[in-house]
Amino acid sequence: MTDQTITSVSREHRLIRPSAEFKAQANLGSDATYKRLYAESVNSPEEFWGRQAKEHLVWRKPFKKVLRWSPPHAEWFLGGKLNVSENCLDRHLGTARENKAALIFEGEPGDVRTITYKQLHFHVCRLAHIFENMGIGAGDRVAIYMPMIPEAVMAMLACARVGAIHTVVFGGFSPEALKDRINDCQAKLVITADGGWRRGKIVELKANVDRALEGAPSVQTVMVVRRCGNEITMVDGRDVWWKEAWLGAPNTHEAKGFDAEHPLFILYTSGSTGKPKGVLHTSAGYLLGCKLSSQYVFDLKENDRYFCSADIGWVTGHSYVVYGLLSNGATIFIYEGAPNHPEPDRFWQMIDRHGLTILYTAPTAIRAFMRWGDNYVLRHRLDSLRLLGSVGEPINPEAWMWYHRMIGKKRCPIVDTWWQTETGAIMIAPLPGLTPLKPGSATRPFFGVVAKVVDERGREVPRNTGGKLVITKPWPSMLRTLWGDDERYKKAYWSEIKDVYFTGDGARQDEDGYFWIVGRIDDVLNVSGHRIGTAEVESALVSHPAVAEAAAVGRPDEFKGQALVVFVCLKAGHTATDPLKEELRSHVAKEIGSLARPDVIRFAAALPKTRSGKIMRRILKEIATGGIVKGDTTTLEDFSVVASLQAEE
Ligand code: 6R9
Repeated sequence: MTDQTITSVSREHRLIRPSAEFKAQANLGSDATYKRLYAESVNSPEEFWGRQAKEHLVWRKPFKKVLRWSPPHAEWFLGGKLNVSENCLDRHLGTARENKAALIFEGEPGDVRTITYKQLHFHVCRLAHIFENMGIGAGDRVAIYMPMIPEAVMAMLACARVGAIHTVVFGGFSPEALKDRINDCQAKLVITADGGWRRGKIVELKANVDRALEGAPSVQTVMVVRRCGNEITMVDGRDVWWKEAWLGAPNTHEAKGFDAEHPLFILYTSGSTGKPKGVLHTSAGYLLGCKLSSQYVFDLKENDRYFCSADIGWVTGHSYVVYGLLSNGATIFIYEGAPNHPEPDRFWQMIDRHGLTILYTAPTAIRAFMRWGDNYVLRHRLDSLRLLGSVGEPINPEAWMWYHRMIGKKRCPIVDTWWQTETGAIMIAPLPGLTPLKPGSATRPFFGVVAKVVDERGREVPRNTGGKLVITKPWPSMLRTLWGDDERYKKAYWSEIKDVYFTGDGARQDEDGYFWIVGRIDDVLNVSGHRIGTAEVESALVSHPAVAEAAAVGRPDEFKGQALVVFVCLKAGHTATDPLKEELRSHVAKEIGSLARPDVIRFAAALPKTRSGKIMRRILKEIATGGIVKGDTTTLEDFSVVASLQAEE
């Protein structure tokens, strides 16, 4: 993407000031407090973070040093020991929170469960014993492939309790994708369910695990939760029912303290090249980032009932369903199924039914709600809501205003939160009640975040000029490396500009210093808020016998943010037909998961390439968007390729 395209995003000038009422109760008091704390956090990061870490986390052994930064590797809170699950559970026991709901669950069929902190602790302790009896301990990898049910949260916390590293794989991923992730981290244990409910149908999770494990020899045990009661095969000596393992396990568990830098989880995410990257997060810094940002960005109050619609398979589910909220002693609401089942008003129904106070969702969902029509919203009161959040992709000002008016009834501030799997926690976001809001802007950096918009050479660009979004100082919840591939970690994030973290996003800063994120400027697409690497889609396509070569690009889409368009060259002997198009779409869905199913497949006689043989995606993007190919085409090897692709349009 060129600077020109980055700056051409629409200018939005509306300013929405916090209401006096919200302001009066805001956790941080006033904007002056934000400014003072922010200045301290970036000018004296060690004092600031040292103080926060002591205040917000429960330590088994105090840390000796706040930060060791040897770019691009950071270590935080050296010498300190803590247990993450203890920080999310045990710390609330023996307090007024003990019998407070930690989690309210609603299944798609309508079943509801409420689990208090005391009960959640009990479940996690039992599970921790079960893990230990299986020989799962510190540093072992555990794959979690589950629906959004309470057991998924328990599984994550039990891993943390025994020091095992979890890798949650979103239930929408294919057996193939699951296998690759298990193999990459050599997981010993898989936790799954017979199935999960989605739009009235069962997603066959256990059957997918069985298929994945045909090619994943590291797995010794599979633990299965009974959720849907569908028929499954249990493999003797390998598979155990969660409920049976449960029997006899003690319900208290003495948690050990682990080093502040002990790995907590690996989460695979798409990059611009090659296979998914195993982003590694560690314990204390990550937890502190999640806890502090949850408390301030969501302005958490003791009586809040917080609903984040993200699946735990994504980072938002890790940081802002589980770790950030439970460490604050909040009540989380989780929902298993689709937002439009049985009707498109499911969310609004649940908000009224459970008296939910905070909703954190994605622009793609908001745009779907808009499309489904206001009538579905107007049937419900929604008067329990006091704060709304947005994450995953840029929110267009129209969607922002609709969310503000229809859902928030102009009463609820909206926090548009920019961050990534790699950043672990929210990096740019307003503080509700303090920050005047501009629809479409994630506004200002959170504590400790030094964000800049720079040009190709790393020089800060003037205000209102587009450029690359970078972070110039380390922060506690940053990723530590990529699992098993430190070279790729250095290359992917820290080499674009030496010793500076490159986000992959384009942005501009306006005259007030507010950030406007434009979206990915690398070869990563954002389709309905899901990160998809063009390289992954291309390699899925070329694994099909009819495909010689493929190129995937994004095209702006009113609902999905970006739509996935692929150009395919067939091998000799294969004919371009509509059934083949359909077959290729399904093939990609089978290889990666249906989230990566291409929206459009176009057959091409050849792809536009540079003289050195690189596919010119910029040109394909222009063709996919239906525009005329502009800009420099002098590096093209053969212009007739472009001419024939355009003629087909
Ligand atoms: C948390 C999460 C990260 C990418 C990121 C950016 C986009 C996320 C955004 C946003 C504009 C926001 N993104 N939040 N863009 N405004 N508020 O989504 O992590 O799945 O790793 O995606 O999502 O492009 O680089 P992840």
